[in-house]
Amino acid sequence: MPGDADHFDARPTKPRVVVVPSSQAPRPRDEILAGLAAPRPAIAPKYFYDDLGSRLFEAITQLPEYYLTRTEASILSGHLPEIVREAGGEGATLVDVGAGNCQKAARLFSALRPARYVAVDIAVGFLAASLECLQRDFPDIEMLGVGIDLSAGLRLPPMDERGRRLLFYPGSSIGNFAPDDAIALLRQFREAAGPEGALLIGVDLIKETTLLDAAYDDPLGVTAAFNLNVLLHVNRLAGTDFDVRKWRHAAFFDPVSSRVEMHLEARADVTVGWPGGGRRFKAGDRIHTENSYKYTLEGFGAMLRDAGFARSRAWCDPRGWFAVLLAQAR
Ligand code: AVI
Repeated sequence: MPGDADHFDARPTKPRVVVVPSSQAPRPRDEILAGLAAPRPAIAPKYFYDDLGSRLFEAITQLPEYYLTRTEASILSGHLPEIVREAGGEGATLVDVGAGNCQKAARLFSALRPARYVAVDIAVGFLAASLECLQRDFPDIEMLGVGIDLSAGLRLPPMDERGRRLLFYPGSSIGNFAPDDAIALLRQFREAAGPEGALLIGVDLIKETTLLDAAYDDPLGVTAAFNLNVLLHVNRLAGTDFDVRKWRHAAFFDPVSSRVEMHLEARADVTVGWPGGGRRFKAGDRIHTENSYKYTLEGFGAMLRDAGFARSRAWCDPRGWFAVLLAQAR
């Protein structure tokens, strides 16, 4: 039937997903084993995000204790027309850094009406599946997926210009970088945004320790599962023989460094082996898996200025727990 053929032709194609290889990013196996052998053993938080880890993170965002995602969403939805106006209106290229399931950006689509959506994430398989679903809901927006290890820098593939650029970095993911690295990354965002562009970023603010501790150590144990799952991912990537049952989740806010730290703590003496080596851990020894820095509004504003942003505006929730900032490159 002609009608059916028309319908078939109009069906959106799968969004293109490209992987940007980085010459600066160390090979996962080398990076992981160096981290495990270090005097203060550590695993980089980017290794949380295999398929299961990405899903566990989605579950975290639904926890009553994890206020970040919900609070940010309420700020964005409460001020959307104003934010879009400040960001230069409709028709931009929206570059979503650390896109995950792409849902946060999708909530901006109706007001922002981007000409193009570029979703960037390290978990390429999860990103591709998320983009494919989104493209079905928004067939008129051109979509591109970019697989990138952000810890080695933001390098976008060459694209013809489509409106000015709005970089979107929600969820306080900037908090997972140490302040100096965060400023370096913000500088890269400014460069990627171009002179006419802007950055829309979510930042978690300093608050009562009990609230922060609960957000990263929930009674259901979802964050514990998210943290422990990194060991399964590392076993696959680096050939280690971690037994998840021998480790426990530990998370706490350190007011001196203004960060929530996550660790995996050995429940008893344990030896972890890998091809060509291994390490003995005593009961109570820890592997550092993540930092999540918390800022004051003034402190984060100063970081944006250090990164070269000309001016910024901030919106907060009524409790002052979270901030969304729009920073103009020029
Ligand atoms: C992705 N990132 C902003 C989360 C955070 O809050 O630092 C990761 C996370 N770790 C434990 N819970 C959530």
